[in-house]
Amino acid sequence: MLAAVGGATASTTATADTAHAASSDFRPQLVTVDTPTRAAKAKLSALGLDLTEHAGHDFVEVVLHTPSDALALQLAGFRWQTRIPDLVQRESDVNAANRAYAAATGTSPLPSGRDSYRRLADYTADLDRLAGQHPGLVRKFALPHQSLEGKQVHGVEIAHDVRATDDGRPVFLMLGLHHAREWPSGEHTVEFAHDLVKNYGSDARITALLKKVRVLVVPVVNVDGFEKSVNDGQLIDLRDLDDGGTGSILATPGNAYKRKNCRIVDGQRPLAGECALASSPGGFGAGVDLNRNYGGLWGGPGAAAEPVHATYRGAGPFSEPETQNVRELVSGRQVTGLITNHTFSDLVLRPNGVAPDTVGPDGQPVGDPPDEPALKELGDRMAAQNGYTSQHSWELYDTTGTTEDWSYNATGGYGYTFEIGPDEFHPPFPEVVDEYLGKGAYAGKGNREAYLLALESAADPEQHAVISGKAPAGATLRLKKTFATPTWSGTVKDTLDTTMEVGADGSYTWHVNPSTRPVVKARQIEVVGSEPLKRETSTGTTAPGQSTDREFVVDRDADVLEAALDWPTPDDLDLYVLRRNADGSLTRVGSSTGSVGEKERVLIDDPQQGTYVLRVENWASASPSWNLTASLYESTTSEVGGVIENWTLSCEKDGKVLQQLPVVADRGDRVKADLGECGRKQG
Ligand code: 0X9
Ligand code: ZN
Repeated sequence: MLAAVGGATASTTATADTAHAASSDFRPQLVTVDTPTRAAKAKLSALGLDLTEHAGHDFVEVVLHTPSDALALQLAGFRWQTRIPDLVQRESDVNAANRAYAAATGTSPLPSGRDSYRRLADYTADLDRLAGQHPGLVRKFALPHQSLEGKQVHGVEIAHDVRATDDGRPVFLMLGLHHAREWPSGEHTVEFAHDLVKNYGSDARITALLKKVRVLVVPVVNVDGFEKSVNDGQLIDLRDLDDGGTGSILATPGNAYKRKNCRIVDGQRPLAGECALASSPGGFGAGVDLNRNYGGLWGGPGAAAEPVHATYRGAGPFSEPETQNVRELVSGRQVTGLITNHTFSDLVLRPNGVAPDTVGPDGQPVGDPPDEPALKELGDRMAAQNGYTSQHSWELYDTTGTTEDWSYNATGGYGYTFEIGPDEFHPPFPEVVDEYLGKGAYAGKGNREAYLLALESAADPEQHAVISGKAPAGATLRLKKTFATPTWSGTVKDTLDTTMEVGADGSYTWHVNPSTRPVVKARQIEVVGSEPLKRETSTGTTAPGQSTDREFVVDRDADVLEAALDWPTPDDLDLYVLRRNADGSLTRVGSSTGSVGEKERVLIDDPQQGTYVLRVENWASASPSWNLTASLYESTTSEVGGVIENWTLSCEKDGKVLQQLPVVADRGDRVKADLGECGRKQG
């Protein structure tokens, strides 16, 4: 697809010189920055540039919007290659490709048949049409908060007999366009709605699924931002085409690469027209990064505290109407599965957003989610449908305050981020088609099949809990829970409050999330003994770009090998641990490449006996002397957390609470809760 329109794959190696960086014909561009270590990644993210999620073990892709972005990279000593040398030209080429595709295509193979990107009004029209034409199957709803520019955000609920109030079915939620420029994320979300509606009644699998589970679809979470991005993005070709483009107009993609919402000043709504004009120092635009504004560990690593940054977390957890919308939607329904779509990188990401050894706000390692095996299993199965990579979110880079790091940890409902497509925020439209339906080895699968697997999981009672019993016909049942969700520096109060109605037969079955939140569930952590079984220390000095090796022999049974590196200056040294094999070769068994100034420590569990090489590498520019300590320890495993939480189940008639019960339900449990007293009181 890329080759057809050219440009995107051109790769010039440009270790930029000042003249280049500062030149007046600078074009916004996508570059691949060399980041051989985690320290380099940390250093890069501290520059506050517009990092994309397209990153590997030794590179991160970055959008350079202005000459000063390029200068910042250069002054920090980074090397980079240019991948898309001129994003404005690329935008124009993509638009040309899209026009050609639309002209040549009557009806695309997508469920809706669309052959071009939707604008905001097209999404609204689609939701209206789906609901209008299928009233028994589709219900349109407005989210509770208007956007900062006063727009309503809409979604549809899709289910067999969608208006039934007594069925207690589990809920699956799909979200698109948190990030304005990620157009395919809205397309796939709304196409999935079309797909379900189109195939309900004719496709046995989809029909059966829609009897078991309700589907909520919100294709455009960030309505203000998306409107700006798509309008400006599609304008570029017009300026280009009519030859009316001047150098200065064409030199800016306007808001085509806007990422965030329209919050220009914390706590204030933008003035009319202000958001469109406020394009920040970088073309990623002003605003709050909605995918850093959720409550879960809000304000922690991987989220910026300053508004100028691409990942600005906002003034406080849930400070933005767009995240409040999703919060209230998730808090008011039993959402057992969630996918939030983004672009790009061909990834299926699962919680958590920070690595398990990250010490969290409670002073303990954050650990893996208690549901890691199940989360991984489903993530891997979904990734196998589209050829994406299934991984923890933190393997991409640290994030806090993201959608599913909040929703999963607060509700227990499984949540995933999809990063759609290999290499662009909004590629030529045929790629949207291919990613949805699958192509090549994945033809007939793609994200469509991955989404269906997620839907099946959300419907599967083994993956959530079921509460059932007798209750008076027509009574309202309520499941409620109030708790403090940990942010990085405090807590935010969350209330989950969901209802259903008891059917005419006087019994109910309610598919719900587990009563205990993942974030407070018991987790195992290893506690290392205080006295080492063996310890050796050494010192050395390593010049920039050089490394120094020391040997350490593990000559006894031990639970942990610890290698710790310390030095007096604020420079950056990295530490690697390698094991010497029988043939003399070395295998890397551990590394520590923390941020600049951070001391390095490697822990290796159950180290095999033999000789180890401890390698000190100097990544930064000074030449410090260092202290290296290698120790062997015994350890014990201990449990932290381990709180058990309950739902409060109430039975209400005419707004009066007639009976209340605590209900504890773990994942996979089926719990009986009879509400007989409710009936007697009522009589
Ligand atoms: O950084 C992000 O918000 C996402 N990438 S994007 O380029 N689309 O902006 C990735 C977030 C993944 N992390 C978690 N969900 N924890
Ligand atoms: Zn995104």
